[in-house]
Amino acid sequence: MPSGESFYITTPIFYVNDVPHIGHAYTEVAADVLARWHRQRGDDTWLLTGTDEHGQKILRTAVANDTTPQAWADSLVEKAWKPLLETIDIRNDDFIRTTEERHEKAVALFLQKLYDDGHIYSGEYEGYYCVGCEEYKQIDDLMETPDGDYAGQLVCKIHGRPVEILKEKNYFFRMSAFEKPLLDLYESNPSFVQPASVRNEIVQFVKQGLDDLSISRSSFDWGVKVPWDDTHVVYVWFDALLNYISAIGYGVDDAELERRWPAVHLVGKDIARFHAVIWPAMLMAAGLEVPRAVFGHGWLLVGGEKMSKSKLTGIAPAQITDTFGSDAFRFYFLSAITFGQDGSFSWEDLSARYHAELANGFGNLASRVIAMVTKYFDGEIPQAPVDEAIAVLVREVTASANAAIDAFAINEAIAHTWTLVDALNLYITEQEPWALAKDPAQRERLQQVLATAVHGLGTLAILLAPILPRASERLWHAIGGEGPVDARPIDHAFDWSGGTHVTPLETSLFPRIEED
Ligand code: ME8
Repeated sequence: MPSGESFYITTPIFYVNDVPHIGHAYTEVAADVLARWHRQRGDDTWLLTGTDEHGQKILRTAVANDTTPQAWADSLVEKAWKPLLETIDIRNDDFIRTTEERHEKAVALFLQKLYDDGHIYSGEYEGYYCVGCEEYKQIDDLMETPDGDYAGQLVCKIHGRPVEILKEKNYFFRMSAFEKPLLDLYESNPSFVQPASVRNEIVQFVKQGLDDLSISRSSFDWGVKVPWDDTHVVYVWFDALLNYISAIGYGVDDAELERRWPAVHLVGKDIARFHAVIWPAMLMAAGLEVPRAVFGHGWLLVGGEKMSKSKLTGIAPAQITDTFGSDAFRFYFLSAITFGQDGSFSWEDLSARYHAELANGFGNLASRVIAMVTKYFDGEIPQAPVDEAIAVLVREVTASANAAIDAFAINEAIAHTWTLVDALNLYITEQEPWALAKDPAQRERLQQVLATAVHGLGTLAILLAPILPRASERLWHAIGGEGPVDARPIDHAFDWSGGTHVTPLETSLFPRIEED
């Protein structure tokens, strides 16, 4: 099965100033589905996630909580960020923290190389700084608030909090030198930034001209020290972006770097600019390959606004998984929202889709088919030719779902798969196996109908394994599948030769949930 093709995918590394909400979990599940899908294709897959622990935001949070930034980060990583991965079933291959020695060493090495090669110089900067974004802002990024706590002040459009005026002598990266190479990159590789809306915004931004980037700070010391001047620490974004190569051996393991790099970066569109402008410029300066792609997904909105902890609209992922389960969490956010666009979350919508699609659609199909094989054939799966219409459909759905994944259209991959769920439900309704069972002359037809239905379920278990890992595994074993379902090649999901016996499901895959 292994094709051996490398597929390295990353999530942003998240700030540890607070606990995760469903926006962070959304990026994690999307990256995990893509990684699981590629693993199931036999690609040499690597999923990296982690935490961003330096900078003013973390420092101030720690001070406000009467602790040190290191102690604060240690406790949040262990109490909140790593447990998040369990809550939503993320199968990451590594977890990087920017306070780890492997990372700090790589940052120093990278910076020194850029300095030695003349890409860094010393200068002075004055500008508006948003600590929430950890970024100097242009006037267009700000707005004046007429009322509320910050009436009359300039606030950041993303965080709604006042910006600060900073004036510092620090080191600059000659980013302006990469304006033309970056525009050439976007032109020659249109899929470098996706989706098109984010790409257009990035191209417009770079066309307006790039300034050099201030990459050090001397007014506080929570960061990686600049190797040639220990009165400065590295700017938190310059430090953070390097996680994508520090985690795969930059400077210490050339073979590993060669094996994994370049990556696909999955990020929210709020930070697409850092990944599609600053990061490739840094890599070009260091003589490294640019990322394979940067995909900026949309925002989860609550009440029409980007969900965020600072605005107190954050919802903890466990609030959802405690009631609906982790599979439903994964399914809901990836199927209900067009990947790449914004989407609104509501409990009503979650519950409605859970019941319509998972409980009544998929779960009920599985229970019905397995119960009928148990009842009419004593659990032995009939060995009969699969009905032509379903045989054709399972091939089509396998191909279209795989193609959708290659285009980052995760919601479409699920929609294609659901045409098979719906078709199988309709097939059972139309073929009426319970009626066939009453007529001994129809025994052969009954065998064929149930063989066809089980074949469809086998395809579904394989195709849904990246999205619904728990339910797929249960279904797979219930229909006699051998070994773990995710060991079955997903691009040949239609090609299941079948088990011999079913084992009834003790509880349905997606039980109905009483309204509360
Ligand atoms: O920006 N909807 O970290 P961060 C969808 N440390 N996704 C959301 C979201 C929402 N409402 N809110 C957050 C940082 N996200 C930096 C990254 S990478 C080298 C450094 C997700 O903790 C989305 O992926 O602020 C967004 O890009 C990310 O969380 C921001 O996380």
